[in-house]
Amino acid sequence: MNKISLKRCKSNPLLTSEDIPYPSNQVFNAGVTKFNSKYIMVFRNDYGRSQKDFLRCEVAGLGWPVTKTNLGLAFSDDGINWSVDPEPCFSIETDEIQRVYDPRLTVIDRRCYMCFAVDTKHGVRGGIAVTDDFDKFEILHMTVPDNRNMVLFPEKINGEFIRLERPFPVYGRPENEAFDIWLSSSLDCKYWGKHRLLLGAEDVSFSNCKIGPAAPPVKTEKGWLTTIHAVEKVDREIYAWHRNWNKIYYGGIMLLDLNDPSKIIAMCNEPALVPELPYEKEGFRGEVVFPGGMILEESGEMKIYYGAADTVECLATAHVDELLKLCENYKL
Ligand code: BMA
Repeated sequence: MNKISLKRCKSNPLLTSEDIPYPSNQVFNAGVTKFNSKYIMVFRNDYGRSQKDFLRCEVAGLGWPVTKTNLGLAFSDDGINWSVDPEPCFSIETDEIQRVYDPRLTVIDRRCYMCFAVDTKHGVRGGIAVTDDFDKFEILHMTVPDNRNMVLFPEKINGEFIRLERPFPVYGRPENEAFDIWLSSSLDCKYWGKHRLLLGAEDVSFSNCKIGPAAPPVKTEKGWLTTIHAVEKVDREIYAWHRNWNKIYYGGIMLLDLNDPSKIIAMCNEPALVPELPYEKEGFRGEVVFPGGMILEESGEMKIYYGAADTVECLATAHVDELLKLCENYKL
């Protein structure tokens, strides 16, 4: 495969567990946006088990060590140097809900919406909350299981909120976890409908497994530039803190119609982001890159924030025109 690579930020990783002033083992899969002229990051913070705990449990023949997750908050003036708030900003733990993770941020009409995944005793659900200050969050919606990787478009289209999502139909499409990307609409962000298939896993040439949304879409002159994550299962064991890890996660890009985002205009048929650096290849799960936030600067620079190896948070950049050209090379 002729792999295209985005330019990695020299300060990578931008955020690691060492930067976190409360218990932390892995900091990754963050949502990032610009809000009230600051860069804001809400990151996934996994804690309560280190690489040593995995080894200890494996040697003792125990199962996986218990993981806990909360969402942390960080601010930045330049998108590169981050200050982390002293306390996590969001978590839900009840008898039913085990944890909230993989936040995605989208500013719509000057309010910040956060999509997230929720592990519950009865399956994985997608949640949407809204906040004005990252202190108080109002939960607007929770899907039925199993669904996750939801992202919102940054403006209403024809009067409707639009989201991308990735249900996992384990009976309907069990073959190698062939899970697809769907699109839904809502008038109030609480009640969702008009569910449509956007992209089937079989249509992504660099995936032989599941795909899903990644960072929320960004508006460009040519269409909505949209990242996806795409998984390739391989016949070798990949470096990880646990056994039997054999999935490579790539970042892909596609372009959706501005007025009707259920139409794919073009898609790059090679991954735009491929795990290749040590911090992307080694960690809790090696060879995982997972974009979660994308910011288009006035200069035309696109900042793509991504979790690497499920362990640290990183940044890669490209000019928006290069990304559009990559898409246009492969019109559907
Ligand atoms: C998915 C999610 C992501 C994670 C990825 C790779 O199923 O759990 O949060 O980054 O696996 O481990």
